[in-house]
Amino acid sequence: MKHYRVYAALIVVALAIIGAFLHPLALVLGFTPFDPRGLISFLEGAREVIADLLGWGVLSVIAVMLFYVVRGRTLQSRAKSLPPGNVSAPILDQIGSPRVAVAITAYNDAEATAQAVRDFRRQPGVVRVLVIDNNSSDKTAALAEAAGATVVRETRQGYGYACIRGLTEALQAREANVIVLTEGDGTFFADDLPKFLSYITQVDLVVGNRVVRGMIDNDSQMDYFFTWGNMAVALLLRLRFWDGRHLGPAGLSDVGCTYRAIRRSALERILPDLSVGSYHFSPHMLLVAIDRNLSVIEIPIRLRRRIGDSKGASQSFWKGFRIGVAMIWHIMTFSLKPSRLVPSVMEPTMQAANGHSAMPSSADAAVELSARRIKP
Ligand SMILES: Nc1nc2c(ncn2[C@@H]2O[C@H](COP(=O)(O)OP(=O)(O)O)[C@@H](O)[C@H]2O)c(=O)[nH]1
Ligand SMILES: [Mg+2]
Repeated sequence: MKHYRVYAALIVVALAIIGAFLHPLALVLGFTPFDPRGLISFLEGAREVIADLLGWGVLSVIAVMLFYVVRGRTLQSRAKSLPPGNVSAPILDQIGSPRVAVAITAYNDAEATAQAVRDFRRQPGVVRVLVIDNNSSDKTAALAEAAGATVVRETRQGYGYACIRGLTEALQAREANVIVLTEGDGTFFADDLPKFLSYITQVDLVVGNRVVRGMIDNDSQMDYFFTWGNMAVALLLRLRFWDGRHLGPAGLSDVGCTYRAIRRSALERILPDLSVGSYHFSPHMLLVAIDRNLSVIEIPIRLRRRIGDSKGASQSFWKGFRIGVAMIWHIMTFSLKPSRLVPSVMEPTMQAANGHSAMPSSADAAVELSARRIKP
């Protein structure tokens, strides 16, 4: 049932576009040689119905918003008469000082990947740098190894497969309590890492945001198409997981950013559910994380021009468009298979390997709760 908001939003957009085209269409029909009066009056009638629907829709949204504002204020003034309570911020297991394993996806990006390895190895807290070589035919693997990375070859071709392999391999670095995923294409800044780490002590997953004005180089891949596209798809994702007050549980405005940091305990929980091997892996991981009640935030990061040619969404307009449609379709149809949840939560070896305090985190509790809820 969670899907209905996404469908409703898409229907509203479709109606607005159709409605906007009806009037110019009627004007064009006026120039045709046959008598278009019947058709024109039908089109005008349809336009009026659509305009009425959208108008009443906007009024209804304003009425609902007013209701929530008034209700919130009323509850607040009632709460003031009670003794002060606890702040309801998420209680997470203590992470102490972050020890980071960085997983870098790489596909025929020899120089850029080697540079990324050197940059990340210099960052404080980084204990391991892995490069996931996705069948590169150039010197990606050799240069990455020479730069000090542990190179892993993922034979299943695809950005998502490379990401999943990177996350899986990074978990093998037992000393790491934070896993960072990024690309070896020269777009991201290794020295943005401390920003991620300052938040990972407070939340489960920190995702980079590449649509913040002033942070993104003009010649980066985030042109108008990708900026608007990411913001629009992020809005759908927020509608999918609506919480009213914050327009979705995570204030997301970018869905395609690979650069992200996740706590070991959180990754262990969601890894068995990550299944998308192609380019819509980024929103897929967000969907899984939010569905599993992980706390997710987005932070502004910098982005610069890519080194070498894009092999992904930025390769061409149509490739970007196709990936965008795949992301929207995935957000509309996503539902987590409950069967995958139980092993990921109950797996004793993973729990033992976790290395955290015996105190369960709020996310642990939430997952255990939902595990109980869906118990077969
Ligand atoms: N295109 C593509 N990228 C892959 C693949 N496997 C791993 N990658 C990596 O995934 C990341 C995204 O690709 P990229 O060319 O940067 O796409 P862009 O960010 O849209 O320009 C890069 O780090 C690639 O090296 C694959 O099969 N295809
Ligand atoms: Mg890239």
